[in-house]
Amino acid sequence: MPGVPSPAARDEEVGSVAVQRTFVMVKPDGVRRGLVGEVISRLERKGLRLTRARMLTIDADLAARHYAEHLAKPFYPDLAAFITSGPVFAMEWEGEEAVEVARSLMGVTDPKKAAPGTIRGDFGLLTTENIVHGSDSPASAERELGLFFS
Ligand code: RTP
Ligand code: MG
Repeated sequence: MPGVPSPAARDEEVGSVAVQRTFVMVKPDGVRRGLVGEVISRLERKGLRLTRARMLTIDADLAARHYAEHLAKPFYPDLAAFITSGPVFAMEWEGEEAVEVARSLMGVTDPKKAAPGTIRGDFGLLTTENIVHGSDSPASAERELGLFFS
C-alpha cells in the first residue's frame, strides 16, 4: 500500500537511531567538591541512562593509557598529577547520540570559556581541574570503557 512502510522499512528506521554508549568520569576535583550527584543528575535529567559505575583511584599507568593521545604534550605532567590525585567516579552512559550529548552537557575544555548551563561552565575555572571527562567519539568510548570496565 503506498505511503505505508513495509515491516522491513520500519526496522531500518529503528536501526538508524544512533543509540550509543559513552564513558564519563567525574575527575578528582569533582569528587572532592561533592559534585558526583550533580553530574549524574544532569545526565539523567537529559534522558541518558547510567548503565555501569565504579569509584577508583587512577594510577600512573592507567593515566598514560587513558590520556595516550596527550602523552607528548607539555601539559601532560600536570594532567597526570591531577588525574591521579584522588578518587574518580567512572561511568558508562547509554542513549541516542550519547557521546555528543554528554560532551555538550559538559561544555568546552576550558571552564572559563564553557557556556553557563554546562557542567564546566557552572562549576569550573581552571583548565586542568575541569570536573568531568567525556569520550570524544564512539571509538574513544569503546577504548575507554575497556580500560575502566574490563
Ligand atoms: P577530557 O579528555 O578530560 O574530557 O577533556 P577534553 O576532551 O575537553 O580535552 P582534551 O583536549 O582531551 O584534554 C584533556 C585534558 O587535558 C587538560 N588540558 N590542559 N593546559 C592545556 O592547554 C590543556 N589542554 C588540555 C584538560 O584538563 C583536559 O580536560
Ligand atoms: Mg579529551
